Amino acid sequence: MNRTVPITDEQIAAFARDGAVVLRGVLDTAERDLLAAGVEEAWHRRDHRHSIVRNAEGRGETLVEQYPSQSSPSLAALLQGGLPALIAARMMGTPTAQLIFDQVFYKAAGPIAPTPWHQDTPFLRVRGDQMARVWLCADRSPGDLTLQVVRGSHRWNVVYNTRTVAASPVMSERKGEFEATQLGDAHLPLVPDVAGNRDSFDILRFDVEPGDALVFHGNVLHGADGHPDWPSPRRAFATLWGGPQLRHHRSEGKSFPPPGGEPDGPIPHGDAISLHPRAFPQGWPIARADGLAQPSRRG
Ligand SMILES: O=C(O)CCC(=O)C(=O)O
Repeated sequence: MNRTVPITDEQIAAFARDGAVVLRGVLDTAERDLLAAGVEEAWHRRDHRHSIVRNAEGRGETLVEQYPSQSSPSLAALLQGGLPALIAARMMGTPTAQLIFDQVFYKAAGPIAPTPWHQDTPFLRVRGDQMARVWLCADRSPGDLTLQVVRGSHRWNVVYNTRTVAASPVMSERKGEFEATQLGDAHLPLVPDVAGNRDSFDILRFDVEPGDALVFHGNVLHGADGHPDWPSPRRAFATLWGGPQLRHHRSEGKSFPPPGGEPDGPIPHGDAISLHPRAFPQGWPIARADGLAQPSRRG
């Protein structure tokens, strides 16, 4: 039987207006268990696309794993159960949700590195409005450690650079296969210094518990604060989903490829992703999941 999820009209309106909303307690016990097992599988496996990030002093350890659902059986099962894609489809108001990108952000206990302010879109090969990121945290996370967003910034009608005017608050020890090349489009405007000018921005913060889902738009500016010594890990799995009218975008520089690769040849710039279900596998409705996230498959 297909999964259902209680989402109110007010929550959908908040997502459209603010660019982010928290859905409380939407994961069931089995889904919470898959999430917790999956972030540990990613932590121990460390695929060829992972990065390690530390704070500005070189302390702490954050694993950023790209496409972890392709190697973690638990995260694959979580996606195949349909909940993240269902949430995204409801938020976008679309009949389908196709997978664009998934990542684990595993911040080990101890010094916690901040997440620099950014949009997700410029790193990716898609453009448009029909996007929803579903960020699931396996741990209790207070508002400063959770992602924060600049309220409404998804409606500024700008795609920023992958780079920022701010000095980096982190060190990347390893950048996987995306190292040493400009990601995305170099001509785009630099991300403003949100962390250095917090009073100039309307920032939303969220306390979350395991079982909650933070849903935000791919164009919304977001980041997270660090902590000098947090007693437990802060482990999150985030998936980005697109609706049928989201468009394929060919970047000037490197960008994260579609999760299914391009098995039918290069995808034309501007094509709707609904034309390419093998590149962007459908997660909702689950009846037509064209090989969604089989562990060990590579994009
Ligand atoms: O979990 C984090 O701190 C970063 C997550 C993020 O930037 C994202 O999900 O797009």
